[in-house]
Amino acid sequence: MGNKYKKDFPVFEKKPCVYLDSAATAQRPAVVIEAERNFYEAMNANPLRGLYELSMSATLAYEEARSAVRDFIGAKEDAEIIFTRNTTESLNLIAYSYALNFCHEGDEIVTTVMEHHSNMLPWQMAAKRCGAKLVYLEPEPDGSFSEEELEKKITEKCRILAIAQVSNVFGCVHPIKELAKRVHKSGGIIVVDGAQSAPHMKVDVKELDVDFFAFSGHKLMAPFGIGVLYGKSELLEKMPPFLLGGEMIEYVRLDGATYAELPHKFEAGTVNPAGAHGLKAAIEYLLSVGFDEIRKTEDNLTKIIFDEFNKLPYVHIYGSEDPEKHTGIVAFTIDGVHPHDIASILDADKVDIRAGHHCAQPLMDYLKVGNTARASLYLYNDEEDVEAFIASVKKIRKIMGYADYTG
Ligand code: C6P
Repeated sequence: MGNKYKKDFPVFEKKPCVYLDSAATAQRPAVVIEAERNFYEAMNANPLRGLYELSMSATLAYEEARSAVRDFIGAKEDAEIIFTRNTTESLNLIAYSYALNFCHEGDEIVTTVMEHHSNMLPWQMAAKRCGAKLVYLEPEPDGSFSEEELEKKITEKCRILAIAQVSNVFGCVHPIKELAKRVHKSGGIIVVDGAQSAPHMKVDVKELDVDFFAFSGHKLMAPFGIGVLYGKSELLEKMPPFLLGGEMIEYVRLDGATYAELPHKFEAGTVNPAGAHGLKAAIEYLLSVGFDEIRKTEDNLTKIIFDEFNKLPYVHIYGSEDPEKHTGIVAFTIDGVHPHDIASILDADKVDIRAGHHCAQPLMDYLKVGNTARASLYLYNDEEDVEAFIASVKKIRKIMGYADYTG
């Protein structure tokens, strides 16, 4: 059965492939490509500066995109939405601007061994520089954290809990609302890496009561180079700027400067209005499909993969045994075959997956695997895609010279 959204994505016509690497970056629908093109054709000027019509349309497009993001994640006001380049920059902004100024010796910064490097290295740096202790939560095999582990590691010393809502390896969803409650009780804050959640599930930052939430446009079908940092305004207000330069100032003298109000205090230099305009189009497209439909597609296809992989004794899936707890992400290994060989063999069949450490080396160490293969789904995938993927996986052991071929 085909997928009715696939035709919205020009890449599948121009470069036919089975694309199963959406956790790395999503494909873009024509409406997003058109929106970015339209920006350059009809609105292109440096925004927030010019007093002429073209610049004002660029400013308008940029600020309208901010409002669209505000609504998309349920923020209180536009001032709480900072445009960045990506999740990585958003998380670094918090580490440099919040942690280095509000964490001290005796405090603890808590994160997990399963974080993407982008949600680990900034905290390693911050802890080292401010003298706080870095504490790592260790997951159960399904990616969840036991009550005992949470109780032991999130104490009254915890100033920051930094955690992904969805793991880019296990695909498991962490209970962010409960974790926020837990950390707030002791006066800490929660920083949520939403890179893998915002494209796949409804996020309401007010409802979750998170202090910061970061995500990348490119994983939810927007152009590369546009990302988002949501922060509660009372926190953003008291933080110093992360980058200094043009357009983030109020007044500059030779001996110092005062800074612009939120959100511009955190958006130094020329911003990315074309990317923001494309992000707005991506959000509109995504919402026109709807999260229920996205989850249904991903869960159905993940189940097909699980059912088939469970019949192959040499294939091992990481994370929960329940396909509905994977957010469309299936990390796996095949006995005796390096994940890079898996990816290369699949590539010969035009099946695109990722293989490697997935920028989560400490998790690979924790699992005692150097690398894994990973298939990740999105709203444009269909049964034909997963059937081609499974057929290709079934050939691998034979190609690698093993006798126990069961395909
Ligand atoms: N993960 C993957 O294939 P950037 O690169 O800044 O847009 O996103 C970083 C990032 C942060 N957190 C999580 C949970 C992520 O999955 C990613 C990006 C991609 O898994 C590329 S390494």
